[in-house]
Amino acid sequence: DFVINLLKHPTFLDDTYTTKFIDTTPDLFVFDKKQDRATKILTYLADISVNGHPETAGRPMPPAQARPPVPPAPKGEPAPGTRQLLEEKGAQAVADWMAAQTRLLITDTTMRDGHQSLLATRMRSIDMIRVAPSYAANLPGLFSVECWGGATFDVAYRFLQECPWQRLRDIRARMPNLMTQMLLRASNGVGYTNYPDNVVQSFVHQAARTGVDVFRVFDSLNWVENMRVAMDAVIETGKICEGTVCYTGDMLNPDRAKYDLAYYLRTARELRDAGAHVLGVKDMAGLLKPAAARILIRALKEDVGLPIHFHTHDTSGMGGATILAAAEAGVDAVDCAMDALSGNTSQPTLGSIVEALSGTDRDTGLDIAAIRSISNYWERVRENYAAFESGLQAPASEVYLHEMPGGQFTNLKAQARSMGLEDRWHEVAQAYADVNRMFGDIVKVTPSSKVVGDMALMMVAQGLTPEQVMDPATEVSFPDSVVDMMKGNLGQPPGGWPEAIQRKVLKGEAPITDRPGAHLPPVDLEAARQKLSADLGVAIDDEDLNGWLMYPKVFSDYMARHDIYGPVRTLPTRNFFYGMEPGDEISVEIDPGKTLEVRFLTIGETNDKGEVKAFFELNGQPRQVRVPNRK
Ligand code: BTN
Ligand code: 3PY
Ligand code: ZN
Repeated sequence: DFVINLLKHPTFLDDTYTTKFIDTTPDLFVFDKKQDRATKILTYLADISVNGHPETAGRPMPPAQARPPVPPAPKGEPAPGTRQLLEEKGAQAVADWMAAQTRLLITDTTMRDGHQSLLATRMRSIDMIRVAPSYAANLPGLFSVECWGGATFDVAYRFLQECPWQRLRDIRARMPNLMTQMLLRASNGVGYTNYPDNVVQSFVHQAARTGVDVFRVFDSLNWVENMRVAMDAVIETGKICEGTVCYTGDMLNPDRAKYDLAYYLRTARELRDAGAHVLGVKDMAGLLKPAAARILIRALKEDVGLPIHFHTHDTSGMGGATILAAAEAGVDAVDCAMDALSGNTSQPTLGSIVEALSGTDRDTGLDIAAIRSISNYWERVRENYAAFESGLQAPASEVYLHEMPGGQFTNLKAQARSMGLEDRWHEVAQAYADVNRMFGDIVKVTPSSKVVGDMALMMVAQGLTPEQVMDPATEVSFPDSVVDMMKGNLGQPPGGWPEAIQRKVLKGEAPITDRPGAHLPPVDLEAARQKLSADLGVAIDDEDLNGWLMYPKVFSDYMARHDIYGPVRTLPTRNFFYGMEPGDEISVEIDPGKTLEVRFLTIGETNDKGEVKAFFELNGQPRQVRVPNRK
């Protein structure tokens, strides 16, 4: 803030700046809130053009011939879709309709799990919002569009410098006939830890108000007891509660009997009894094999009586086969990603599933030409995220060994790289499997998957074997996340935690065995709002408050950067990550109907304070901003 203020001061602009000037000019230290948004945007563009974006440094660049993505033209007015059914008849009517009709219903996950699993969650709102009208007009028969929750919430604030709530509001407005869908980690909200009950409730109510129609609620240990607060809150909003069981292990393998058919039937009945409108089956790692899917889906359909929505990942290359098997067994809805963002750790390929079922009794009824043209848009979008590609070249059966969720795989690989362990990746995969066994064979999905990953990386980095970790005589310093989980703070796995490892991790401290939320006092929401508002010096609305409750520091840091850089969410993705080249011209719509025409002219010399001037034309008028040269 200081530098920005300094740069704007008339004395500084005159180049008569001295050190004494700082001492005698206290107003420098009060950030000028009136600095206009255009100047903030130019400051950001100048900074990135001079210094590069920290997240893309040293990473692959978009191809030189990359062209701006152009969304396909919407064909006419959007036909009524699932959203109208929900609005007019309610959540139960949607569930009844799902079960009664014969098409295989499809959820498009491109805007959430697709990029979470392929591009480290880095897709920006503008790339989603621009194509939303094409979805509404050209694919009105989709069941839903998953576009919110999971890791997208904190990544938006943390790395993309944009507000996740605004993303949801904007998508919702442009897709009035399609249901939006989010992934909610039950008591862990969209975070990595258990929140107080009233924080979870407040978050769900806000998400429903801002625009979520379908809530997929899961627990990272499949502990239904710890899902009720979130499920009850969803049901209260009138939106759809998809109570979800996570699939792990290998259902037909007698050596993994802990997660057998009876286990899934038991858990699904608990979810039904807890009020789920729809049963979600979440195969986050892509472990459900076609033969098991046939048995599992048929049994769940007969036994539980809820419509079933199946989610998988294509990490093994077998995801499409599993979806077809599930379709044969009567699954009601499945998740796919648009072709250009499908396959590998993402969802199976939407267009190919539609083609495979066309002319069968599960024909999806979706327009394959519309799918192709939307996928062509995503293909162009993806080029701009080259820096976040994982480099994964092929499907791999190794997923049946490590069982990492698709959304974690690329993340953990990046973490391993940053620790200098990338060329020991297959050891990390083995350690991940070993840790799972030591922890008693658990469901691995955010946040439990992160705990297993932390432990696996630690073992590989320190050269620890499972025998050493288990040996009471060997001193092991466990990651904080492991200690927290063994204390019971993420809840209880089926059968509880294995005693020996739990005792060693906790060093005699007693764990809890009831709901973690039962130990957390409610947060005084209005007091929190007032304190935050006073700290930041701005009004805090309900969306901001709920963002802060999930991620206090991430949210506050976002707000501080917003003060400096302004609405950078409105920049084209290419320029957000790479700035501009002299001669480039872009249009930036900072408000509906208010567009900045920005032309980048040149960069000046760096002065003796290490700062450079960047010269622009803004709506035809010359403008310059000065930014630190950190190169
Ligand atoms: C982050 O990665 O910390 C959030 C993105 C915004 C950071 C801006 S980009 C321009 C300037 N240079 C930096 O190194 N950080 C800020
Ligand atoms: C998330 O919680 O972000 C997930 O994608 C879990 O699969
Ligand atoms: Zn997933």
